[in-house]
Amino acid sequence: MKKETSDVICHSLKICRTDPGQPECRLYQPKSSSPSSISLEQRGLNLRQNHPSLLPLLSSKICTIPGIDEICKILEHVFQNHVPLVDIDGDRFGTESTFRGSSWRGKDCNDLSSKIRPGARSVKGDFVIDHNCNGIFGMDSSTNRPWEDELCNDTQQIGVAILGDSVSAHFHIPEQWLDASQASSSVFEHMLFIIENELDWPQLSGSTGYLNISWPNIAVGNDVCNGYPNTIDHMTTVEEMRTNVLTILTYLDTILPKGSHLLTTGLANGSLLYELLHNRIHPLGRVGTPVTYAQFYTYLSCLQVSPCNGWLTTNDTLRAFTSQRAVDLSEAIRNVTLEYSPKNFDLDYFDVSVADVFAAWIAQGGEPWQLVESVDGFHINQYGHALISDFTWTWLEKNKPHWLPQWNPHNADIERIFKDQGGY
Ligand SMILES: [Ca+2]
Ligand SMILES: [Ca+2]
Repeated sequence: MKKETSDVICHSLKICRTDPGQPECRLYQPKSSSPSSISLEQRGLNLRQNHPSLLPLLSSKICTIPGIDEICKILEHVFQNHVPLVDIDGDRFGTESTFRGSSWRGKDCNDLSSKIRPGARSVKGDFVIDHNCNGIFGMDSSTNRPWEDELCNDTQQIGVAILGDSVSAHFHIPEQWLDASQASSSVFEHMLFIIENELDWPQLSGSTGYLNISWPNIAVGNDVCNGYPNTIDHMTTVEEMRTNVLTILTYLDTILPKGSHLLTTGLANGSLLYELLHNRIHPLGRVGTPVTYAQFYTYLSCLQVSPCNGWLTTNDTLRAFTSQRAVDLSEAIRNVTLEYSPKNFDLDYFDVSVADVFAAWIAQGGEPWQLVESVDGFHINQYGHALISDFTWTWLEKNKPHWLPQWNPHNADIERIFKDQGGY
């Protein structure tokens, strides 16, 4: 089996396939100048027949096994409805981090009572029980007042919710998983956690991140990005975007608490991705045969699984078209936002300029390509998220200071008495 290429092994495991009428997709070009006349599909079949030990790996219909099928249904519910897997009291908050748990939203401090959850109102100053899960409860015996009243009541409390895609959720695959020169048992130490979070890292994202971690270090929009060969036909049109944004704003006006603030933003511009990366070597090609990002993008497009055929392509005209559509759609979001008259919230539009983010990174001594996820060559990475967060916060401080809650002057006391709450 060692003599076989990764493409043949992928076909033998039925992970890769060549559909009738479709071209054969190869990540690694054959070494000999005259490629084998036998198709990858056939070579995969031969490998399966010669190595029966591969067969158990093919029993991917695990969800048809009685007992397992129930687990599959539960997971499907989690991923479709974006609710925590473990939520005994049904208040939409859980105690576990993954499976849409506290990595994605506040952490429940009592999963047996739906009256106790992040964002709940404190009850009588939480003098006995912590109802709002901020870690603060009990009485200050020196004043005979609840700690919640003393430490929190004179500051504004707010919650933050993000409606977004994999960019907002911070999609990331550690490159150490694919680069043999960096692989070790430690880089897989948190693999289960990472997969249970669907390869997203919202706990470290630019908009909702709250955590500092020391794990292995670990720009764009679905409206113009898809993996279809006729990608333009599947992009959102300006008219669709206008209608959808108006529908969402109208809906939010019915559910957001009065006094909320809403910031809309445009599509991140991915026009620079190809320019920055196409000649660089992808982690899959760092050991053995080199694979450039241009080859990797072409391979994903061939398989029809590219996250963005419009930008991750060698076709200059298509990239330019995609960029223009992104600009037009951002303009539509901006216009609808500024035309809308909300009842329950105040509203504005803000775009983080990718060019400004790159400029800030270069000023710190970085190279622009270092801000892009190395495995998918598409999403913004951890450094990028930190910069975007910085830009957004700076803009809010300058333009919307009344949106930001007052800094709690009691933070040091809270930490001394109730310890660090872990950022929840
Ligand atoms: Ca609860
Ligand atoms: Ca409390």
